[in-house]
Amino acid sequence: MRTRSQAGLLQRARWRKRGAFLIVVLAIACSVNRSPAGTSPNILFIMSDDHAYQAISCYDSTLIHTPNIDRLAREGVRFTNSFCTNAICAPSRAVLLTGKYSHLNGVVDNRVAFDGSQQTFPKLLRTAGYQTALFGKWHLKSDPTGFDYWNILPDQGNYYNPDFIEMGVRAKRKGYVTDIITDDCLAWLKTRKSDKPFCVLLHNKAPHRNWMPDLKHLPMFRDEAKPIPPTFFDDYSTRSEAARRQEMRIADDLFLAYDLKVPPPDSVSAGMPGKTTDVQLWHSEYDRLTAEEKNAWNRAYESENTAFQTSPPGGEALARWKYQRYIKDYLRCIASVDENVGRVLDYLDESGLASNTIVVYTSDQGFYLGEHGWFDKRFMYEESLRIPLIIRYPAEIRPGIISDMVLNLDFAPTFLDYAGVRIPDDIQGRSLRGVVRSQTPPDWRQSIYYHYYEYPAVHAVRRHYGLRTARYKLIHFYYDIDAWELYDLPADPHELNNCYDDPRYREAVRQLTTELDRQQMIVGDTEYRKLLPR
Ligand code: SGN
Ligand code: CA
Repeated sequence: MRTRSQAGLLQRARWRKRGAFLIVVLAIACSVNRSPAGTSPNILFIMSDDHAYQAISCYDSTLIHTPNIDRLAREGVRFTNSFCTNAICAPSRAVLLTGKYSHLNGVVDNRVAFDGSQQTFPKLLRTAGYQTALFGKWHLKSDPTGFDYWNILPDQGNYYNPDFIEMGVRAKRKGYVTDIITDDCLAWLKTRKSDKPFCVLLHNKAPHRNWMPDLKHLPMFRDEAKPIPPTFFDDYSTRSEAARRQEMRIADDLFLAYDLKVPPPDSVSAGMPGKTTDVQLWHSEYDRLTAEEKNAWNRAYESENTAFQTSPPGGEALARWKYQRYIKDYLRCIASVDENVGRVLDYLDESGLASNTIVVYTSDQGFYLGEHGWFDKRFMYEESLRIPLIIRYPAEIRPGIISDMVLNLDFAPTFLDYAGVRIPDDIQGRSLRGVVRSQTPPDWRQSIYYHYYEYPAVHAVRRHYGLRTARYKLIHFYYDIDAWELYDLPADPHELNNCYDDPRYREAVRQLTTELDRQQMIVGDTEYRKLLPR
């Protein structure tokens, strides 16, 4: 017979054994990072190119109705203070992949090739057992790495009958680019291995310049006039030379044929010696259309173009005319994006994947829709700094609106967090998992750091960096100028009044400059100082 103490010892030994077994099981679960399908969420990251929040109706319904993106927002969380760190395409994509600022991931501007040997979140997810795939715009020059499957547009891609590069093999496809990207993505989803979770990046080309809508959307908005933004006729007084000397004005810098779809008649353009750059550019897009597509295209624009060519407007009227043509084509491209978002959401519903799939909708940067008289992006002013951001994940996120300041730097750590993969220490963003559940960490960021580098270059936007807090924005333009701007955002939401030299803001300037300096030390962005004018 065992004594009580012997029985107790035996019992304790058993518990120890079980405890050790449990520890081993837990250790395996945590360290291997292998996430079986069914428990780990799928990730579907939809990013459009240059999609301004002003053109998504759940953000602002003045210009367009986007029922499918709105649906996503209704069923998920919508961020009202989401920003990018460098408002241009390739840099934004490199930030997404790495969770690191441009000066560390190497892609400071659109001219640099991404070093695909570096750590990215798709690679880490793949190691952890995810299937990874990429569709659409890539723009990083080097071949994608970390994806089981990729099917991308070369460079910027084309709207009509575009070429795609599927796993290294280039071929011309028939159809409209936004539809094809979604078709390919859905085809892959339907044939993927269902025993693994997936992470899919669906990157639209639209609504990037030169804004060529699908034929079926050409009649949209035909008989209406879109309102021009209140800052359309901005004279840039109080702003630095950087704002005054850019080349992104709707009135002056859009091309008549390529951007505004008013080419010279075929007979004229065919006879042009060497053709002008604008006409050449236009033909590089238009000539991709089939004969039937060209007919339908020409019919849609004919009467407006004839009226324009018969009695061309001038001065302010011309600027207004250009705005109408620009904004309508831009919005028509978004109509197609929204419809295709709807197709993807329908598929998730039909396949039973919706509840366990994190769906993100965002843009690589914001865009000017006539604010300050502009198109394009690049500046740290609100319209290009802000990105639309919606995240839906029914299994964990309750619908709502989030006002914490978040960055595109946060995508990589967020996805790793959801997948149960350890977030490497060198990632600079932070997981949004607490933020989206209204459990924002107490030490969440109170300011964001920004740095834009592509100058001299197209659109002539000067290099600049800056800091934005809930109230202020401080910007320093450098390289061949040395100009500071300060905006008091609640008092001046359109950023028309640079108060950097206003004595009433002296203390604010002092504090913000110190904080900006501190942020640069923290993120390790000090190399650029070699380029500062002496
Ligand atoms: C092209 C566009 C520019 C645009 C850049 C970068 N010109 O060069 O207007 O700013 O891309 O855009 S175009 O004549 O080729 O259309 S980005 O989104 O890829 O950064
Ligand atoms: Ca872009």
